[in-house]
Amino acid sequence: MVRLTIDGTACEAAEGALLIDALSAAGKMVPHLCHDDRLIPSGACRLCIVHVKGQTHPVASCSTEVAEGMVVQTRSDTLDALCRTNLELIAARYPRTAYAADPRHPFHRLLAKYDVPPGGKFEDGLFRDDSHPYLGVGMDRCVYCERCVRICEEVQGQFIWEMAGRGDATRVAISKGPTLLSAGCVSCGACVDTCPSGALFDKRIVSKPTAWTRTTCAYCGVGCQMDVGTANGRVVAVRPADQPVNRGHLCVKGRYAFEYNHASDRATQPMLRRDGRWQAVGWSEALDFTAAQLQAIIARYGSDAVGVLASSRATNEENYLAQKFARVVLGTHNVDCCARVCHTPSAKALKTMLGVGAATNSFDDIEQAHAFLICGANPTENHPVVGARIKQAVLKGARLVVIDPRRTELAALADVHLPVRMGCNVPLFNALAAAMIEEGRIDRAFLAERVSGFDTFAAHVAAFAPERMAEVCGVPADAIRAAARIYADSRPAMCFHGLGVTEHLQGSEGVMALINLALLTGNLGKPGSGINPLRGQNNVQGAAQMGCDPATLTGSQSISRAGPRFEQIWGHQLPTGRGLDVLEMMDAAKAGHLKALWVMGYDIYLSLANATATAAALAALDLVIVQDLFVNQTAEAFGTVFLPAASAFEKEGTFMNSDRRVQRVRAVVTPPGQARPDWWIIQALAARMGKPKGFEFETPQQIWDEVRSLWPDGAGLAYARLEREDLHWPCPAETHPGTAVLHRDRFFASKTAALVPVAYVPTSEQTSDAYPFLLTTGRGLHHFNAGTMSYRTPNAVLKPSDTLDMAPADAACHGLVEGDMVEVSSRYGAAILPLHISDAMQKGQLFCSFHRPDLLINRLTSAVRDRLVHAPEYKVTAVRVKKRDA
Ligand SMILES: Nc1nc2c(c(=O)[nH]1)N[C@H]1C(S)=C(S)[C@@H](COP(=O)(O)OP(=O)(O)OC[C@H]3O[C@@H](n4cnc5c(=O)[nH]c(N)nc54)[C@H](O)[C@@H]3O)O[C@H]1N2
Ligand SMILES: Nc1nc2c(c(=O)[nH]1)N[C@H]1C(S)=C(S)[C@@H](COP(=O)(O)OP(=O)(O)OC[C@H]3O[C@@H](n4cnc5c(=O)[nH]c(N)nc54)[C@H](O)[C@@H]3O)O[C@H]1N2
Ligand code: SF4
Ligand code: SF4
Ligand SMILES: [Mo]
Repeated sequence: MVRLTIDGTACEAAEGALLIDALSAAGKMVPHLCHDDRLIPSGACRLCIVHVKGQTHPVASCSTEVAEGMVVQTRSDTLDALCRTNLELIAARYPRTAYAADPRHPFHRLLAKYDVPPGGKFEDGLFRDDSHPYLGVGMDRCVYCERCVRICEEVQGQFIWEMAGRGDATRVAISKGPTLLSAGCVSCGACVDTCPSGALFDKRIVSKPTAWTRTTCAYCGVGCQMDVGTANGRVVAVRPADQPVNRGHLCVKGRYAFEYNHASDRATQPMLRRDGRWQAVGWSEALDFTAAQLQAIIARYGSDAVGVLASSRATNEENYLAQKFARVVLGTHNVDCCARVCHTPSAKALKTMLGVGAATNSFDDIEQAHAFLICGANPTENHPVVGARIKQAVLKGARLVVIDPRRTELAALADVHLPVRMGCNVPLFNALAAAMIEEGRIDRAFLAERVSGFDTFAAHVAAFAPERMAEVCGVPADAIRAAARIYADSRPAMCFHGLGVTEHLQGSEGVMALINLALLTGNLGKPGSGINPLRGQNNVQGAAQMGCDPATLTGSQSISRAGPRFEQIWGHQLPTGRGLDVLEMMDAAKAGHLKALWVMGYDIYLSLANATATAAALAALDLVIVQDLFVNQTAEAFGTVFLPAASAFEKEGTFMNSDRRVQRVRAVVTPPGQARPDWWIIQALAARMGKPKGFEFETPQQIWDEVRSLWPDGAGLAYARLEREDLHWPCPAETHPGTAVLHRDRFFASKTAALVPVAYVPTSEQTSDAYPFLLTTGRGLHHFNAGTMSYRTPNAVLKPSDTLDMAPADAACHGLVEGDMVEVSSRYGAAILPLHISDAMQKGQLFCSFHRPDLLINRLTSAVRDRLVHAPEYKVTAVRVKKRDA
């Protein structure tokens, strides 16, 4: 701490703090235009000037650090006069009409305060770009603070804006094209957020927010914190919060894609399917009907004839109740969630090898890593705020290796990009290990102290030398060696992986092969290192952790060990049978053993692989209860009961993000019509089933307190703490600070971890004359999974459809051009979509996303599943492509 005097009052500030922050902490607000906490200080506008004793001229407080004994004076006639002169210069071109139209705008208030009328050299309405659905551009109002240019460079890393021209002709311009859209803007809205003058603005704000509420983004697992603006019972605006996860940044989904919440086709009433048509009914009738049907099915076929699929989009509290309902009210362990299809392989591998099935490190470590290994993940589109942080770290000098068949945005920035052939991660990871061992690039001290099984492992991977694997993996041996050097030599190195690793026949084993690399190089247990699955939805980590998994209870605790404690607290015997996961439930339905399914916030017909098989399974069920915001594809095709759920904007609770943080979700508006929070619905059905005991919570907080009583590593995460602290579990007590980095001195379960030799088992999805291409499926920036939410927002304008991405050489060879409608067929089914020719693709390999409901891309994907935990192999399917005749 340093001591300073501000306007005669003694104050303290942290060493290295900016004077402007010390002033604001002392309640002395100085005007400023070019300053933003998120940016490197520029000191350009010279409005925040103050006197510092000993300095002949006033200094800009935004670019001056505090110093011991500093004596500061914030007001004087000289300062006021200087400030006014500076403002006059800044406002010389500012349009008078804009000023008159909105006197409450902060910049206009500043002009009024200093009595500086706008110069009006520009007429309002000059330099507009109307091409973007969200971002408005009216550069006549620009005051040349360069904040937009700087935030786009320093936070997002997109370099869309630039200062063009000189002197009086200086202006802000789009760097790479005539319009934002053609320039490749990713619509994060950071420039709008920082612009002080109104030159950049949100176009779609229909009414000014009357209240702002802090909550957590309901899309991806990054878990960005945001302030939601509401007016007249509607969400009208979203702004980023300056919190540790996202540091004042959001992506296009969090910031702009909220209009689904008030879509005209939001489901607002319970419905029953009668004579093939949905009929709206009251809650009472819907619940009575559902309870009676479930009871009849259980009476006839037993409890294990019913399954529950909980929602990774809903809160922890709701997921906890869903699995408790399955186990207590229905009497079955048949409960799962969509974690099964994405990162259960990661959880399995991490838990088996290191003792905790979750990311080892925190996003806060990104800035400490010297290198990144990104495997089968596309964070700049799928975890955009984390992607932007990684990009910034790389622009500042961190090394980067990307392993992905496609040249993603990060791959294009990488020191080494290994465009691995789809399905060949295991031989490639083994080749990296072989190179590290052969070249002696291993952490011997770490191996000696904390790792077992080295000799057997080294003998196993010796057969995978890069020179032998190059052909198999489709990447040159020297590139494999170069990648091994970067990861092994630039410690700490942080590994992030995604579905390109997990959604394979050898998904869990792929993650194990990756963990081996971290063990060999000592990249575990330290800040800036680790093995970090980039978890999918807002609360997929939480859904599984709450016990929506057939084999584990809340907190990932084993049924055999923790069961008695649950039985005691729940006052109920646990079922004795083995539960089915979602894929096994589909098999059981088709075989006639499963009769009823309750699907909460999970569009399985659209999103499970091999949709034809899913359809057959769902059609065989007697009862399909769908609980969702919308009549999704599952409900439309197979639902027998529909229960309308409240959205994340409409309820209280918590989400658990990708790096093990638990964060609050707060209600900002009331649910429409009869829609109710999932936790309310689950409790109401428990009551109708005659088992209200244990389902009589009045608030999500009460539910959470029960979770904490059952989950030792979450015991310290009280709501009161979540209000003010940023906490990662394990957090076993209310005095515990939480655990950002796992496995520091020892692994969770034991002192050492064992290297695991992983054999390579090729998938059955291989090319042939009939199916000459390999297709991988994944996601794009603008849409989210089943598309139910993002397609009900103007994101549909930004990206109207999934496309089939193909290498230019393949397109030429097949006589296809951009935009052609193509029919893609696999051994399982066919889909029709537009072609996009992309030089990010390798020859012989194709990519498409699966977001647009009507395209039902999963008709193409196969029946292959992960060998250990059954995640479907969404990432490799052999296909052929044919142009559709017009
Ligand atoms: N915008 C957006 N963001 C999302 C989502 C969304 O739908 N839209 N969904 C969320 C969810 S649920 C999840 S789980 C996450 C997923 O986030 P990611 O894991 O990033 O998702 P994907 O795009 O499915 O796949 C990642 C990458 O794997 C690559 N890949 C394919 N096959 C292989 C292979 O054999 N080996 C290797 N090494 N790579 C391969 C693909 O080319 C792709 O770039 O995203 C979350 N965030
Ligand atoms: N081809 C292919 N298919 C894939 C993948 C792939 O890479 N390729 N990835 C897979 C992966 S990783 C995943 S996670 C799945 C995701 O697939 P899904 O889980 O089916 O998709 P989501 O869009 O995340 O959301 C599911 C539903 O939740 C609803 N919802 C949102 N909020 C709430 C709420 O608070 N309560 C309730 N009750 N409902 C709510 C939405 O309206 C939506 O219908 O897709 C999988 N499918
Ligand atoms: S557009 Fe806004 S943020 Fe960019 S330089 Fe002009 S006033 Fe500053
Ligand atoms: S990065 Fe993820 S959590 Fe953050 S705003 Fe975007 S979708 Fe929401
Ligand atoms: Mo996912």
